[in-house]
Amino acid sequence: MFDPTLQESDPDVARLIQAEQRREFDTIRLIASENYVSRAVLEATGSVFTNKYSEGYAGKRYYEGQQCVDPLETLAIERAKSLFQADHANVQPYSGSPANLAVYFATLKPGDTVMGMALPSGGHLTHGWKVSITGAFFRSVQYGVDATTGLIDMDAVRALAVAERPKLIIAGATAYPRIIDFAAFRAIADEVGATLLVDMAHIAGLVAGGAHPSPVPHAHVVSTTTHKTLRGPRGAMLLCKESMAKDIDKAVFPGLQGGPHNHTTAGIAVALKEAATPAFRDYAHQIVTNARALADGLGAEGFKLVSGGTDNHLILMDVTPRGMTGKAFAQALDRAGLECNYNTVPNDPRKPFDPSGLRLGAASVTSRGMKAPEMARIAAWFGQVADAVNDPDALDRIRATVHEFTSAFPCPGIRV
Ligand code: DSN
Repeated sequence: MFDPTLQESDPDVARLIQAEQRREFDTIRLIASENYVSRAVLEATGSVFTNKYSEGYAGKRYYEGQQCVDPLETLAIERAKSLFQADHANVQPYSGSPANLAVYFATLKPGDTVMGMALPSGGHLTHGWKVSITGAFFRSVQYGVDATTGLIDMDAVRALAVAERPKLIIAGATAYPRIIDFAAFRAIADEVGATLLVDMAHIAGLVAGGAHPSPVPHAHVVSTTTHKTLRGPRGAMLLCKESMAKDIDKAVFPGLQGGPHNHTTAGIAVALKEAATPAFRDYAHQIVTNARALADGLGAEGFKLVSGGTDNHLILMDVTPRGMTGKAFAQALDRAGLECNYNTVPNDPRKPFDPSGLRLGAASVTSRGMKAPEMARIAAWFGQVADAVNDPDALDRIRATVHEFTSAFPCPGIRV
């Protein structure tokens, strides 16, 4: 009675999974935090490890039956340490927000001062933004980007740190298209006696593949999700110096979480093995090449790129010069088969729910084997959609050509 297939047991959910597979295959996916995992990662994530509780760490668990979980978690840890050249790794955080919160728990008391990048400038909720627990339970001071260049002004960051003496400084972003000077952040942290956390969630795959400088030599702690450019399952990891290992582990469990999601750990282990291959190095470099090609094409279509371009996988652009808001454009693009998210741009005069910009990323299209000529084609579609924002028939015609185009590019993990 427990063995029917998903299709037999729950056709409603089976149908939605099939429809999502089709949607991901038919669409040009440009959300900067998303990707396609491999079939092997999907298989590991959908495994019987989801059945097992294992609160604690390898060799020190609160449940019996860890004959397979202990070596699995150890394998994931060793692969993470080797890939990122880290002293210590914890692979248990459920996702990026709990991973960051564990660092707060390990380094701060409620009310202590934390300094991170403001959300509207490209930071993350958990970098001390006011609506997040990190802004409510801690005293948060926030830096932004220069209004003209769109770049982090390290003199301004230093001045804020010296004035406010934060105990924790966070570098890293969710919508910043340029390389962050991790060494300069560390120098500032040392000057004011702060711990430096680098949240490398967006760029972890680029770092793994040598296409972006690593924060690991500079930061006391590095947090990352595993599902963005790193191309693993939805999860997270913390990497740190040996001196912080005990505090970080204690903060994750028992400080913040119960049992680790072992099926996710299995997927992370597989993704880390994939990320250590020469093919992944090529992939990481191709992401950056593609993002630059896409940025060039979009600039030529009249979109205003924040900071003038990109050094990583991500593009942030102001679309208001083309006479529309970010939300209206994102919705029109979605109808035309091009998926991205609307986003604030630095010093955005508009509200976050209908901002001036779009954020795009090149990781998913690169996972499908697309290269610079395809980026030029995608940029041209952006121009056509911008001309047809209020013309559903024209958007549907674009969608038909997009579908024909995507059918030539297989998706990792998806058989249609
Ligand atoms: N929500 C993620 C992103 O899209 O960047 C960050 O957590």
